[in-house]
Amino acid sequence: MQFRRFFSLTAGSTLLLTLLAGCAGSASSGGRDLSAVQIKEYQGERLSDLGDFHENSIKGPQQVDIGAYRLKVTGLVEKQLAYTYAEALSKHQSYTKPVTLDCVEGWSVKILWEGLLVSDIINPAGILPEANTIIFHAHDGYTTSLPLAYIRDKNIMLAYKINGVELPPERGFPFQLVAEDKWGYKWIKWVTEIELSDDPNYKGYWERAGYSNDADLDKPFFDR
Ligand SMILES: Nc1nc2c(c(=O)[nH]1)N[C@H]1C(S)=C(S)[C@@H](COP(=O)(O)O)O[C@H]1N2
Ligand SMILES: [Mo]
Repeated sequence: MQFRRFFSLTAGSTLLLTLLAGCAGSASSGGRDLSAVQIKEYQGERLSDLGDFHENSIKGPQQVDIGAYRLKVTGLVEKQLAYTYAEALSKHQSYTKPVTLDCVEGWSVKILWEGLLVSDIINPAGILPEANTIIFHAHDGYTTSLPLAYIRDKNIMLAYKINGVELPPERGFPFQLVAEDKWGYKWIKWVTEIELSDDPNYKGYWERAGYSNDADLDKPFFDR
């Protein structure tokens, strides 16, 4: 397993913690954790700051009403699932991993992500054998897709914390996909639905505009 269990991480490693400016105070129930401190360094390596992201989402930051929110698993499954935010977090093991997000615009951020495995979230739905693709849907209407084998083989995470802090609204609260080794447009934010599909050629928002559907970081991001 290439992941560190969340519990062994928090128990065993020395993390350099810095107060996130403007975020001191007590946590409010059910809302953002205002007492959160941002992790600045992980296993001797410096992490990027939450402020180092560039916000360029298609419709700007989304405000998701977490009371009404459901994380749905749909498509080629035996039975559809709909998790509340609390259920999604309590029913699945958490993992942490430092991964760099690279945007095609030329900036990148190295972040310590904490999240759930997409496989753990979808498996209880009973995935039908013809499924080979996952189409992710988001609150702002954005979509993107990835091969089911990639999601499983690489232990791809759905993150709910970055650098130890609950995902802020502009970073994708409640969940952002950590699409390791893929260009930033695969890192879908504000994820609402995980759809199992048999269409490997499905094209999401930026893919329809001509960006590569593979989106492998070691290849050009334009198909033509
Ligand atoms: N729902 C949604 N997710 C999205 C986008 C978007 O517009 N909507 N933009 C993508 C792009 S192009 C990038 S580079 C990353 C950037 O993450 P950030 O906005 O947190 O910096 O989010 C990706 N996820
Ligand atoms: Mo991007």
